[in-house]
Amino acid sequence: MKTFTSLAVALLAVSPVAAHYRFNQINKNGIFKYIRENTSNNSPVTDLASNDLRCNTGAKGDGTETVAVKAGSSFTFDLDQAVYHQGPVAVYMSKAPGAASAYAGDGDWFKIAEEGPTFSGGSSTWPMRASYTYSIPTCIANGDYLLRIEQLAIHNPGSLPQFYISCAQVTVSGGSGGSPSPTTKIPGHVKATDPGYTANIYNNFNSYTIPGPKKITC
Ligand SMILES: *[C@@H]1O[C@H](CO)[C@@H](O)[C@H](O)[C@H]1NC(C)=O
Ligand SMILES: [Cu+2]
Repeated sequence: MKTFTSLAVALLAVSPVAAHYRFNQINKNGIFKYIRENTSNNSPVTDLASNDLRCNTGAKGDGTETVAVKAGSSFTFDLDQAVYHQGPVAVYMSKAPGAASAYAGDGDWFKIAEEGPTFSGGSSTWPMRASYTYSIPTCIANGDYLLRIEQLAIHNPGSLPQFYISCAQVTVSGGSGGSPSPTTKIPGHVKATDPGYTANIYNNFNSYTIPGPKKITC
């Protein structure tokens, strides 16, 4: 039986870690203003079956504002500090049935951007930055969405990969409509057997497949 005390002790034992990077801002528009705030301090999500994989631990829509974005325009996610664990970055969107602030992210998600390593002369370089800029697709319907960025830290082969995630709440205008595909649910978009999840980046590492569905094309 797992007692409350043993859980509390386990939590205490893992709490004094170095501060981790967080995607805390979109378009330099205010820290956690349009981004749902985590309550996990420095801990990444590692459970592939957890709903926390959607927008991070404790992330809530109420209290988070929603920002207007135009289809085809660029947006930037900023972090409190540059990413320092190697791994891929992917950006997903999911349409809210109503207001983004009321949406749990339990509908369909599609991938709009991704960045993996580049290989050169037998070594790999990962996109580790303090800021990531991509574009809102043109071929989507207008309305409210969760705009989710994920950095999957795979720097420790053999231990669980770590998801660093944030969701912005956005209202898209100027979209041409359409049903982007392929779609996925989150959790469920990454499997424990995915080569991009199990990869050992230090051993014979010369190609890489970013986990999740293929990016939509438009
Ligand atoms: C979210 O994570 C950041 C970075 O670790 C931390 O500074 C902040 O306090 C967390 N937010 C909440 C509400 O706990
Ligand atoms: Cu770390």
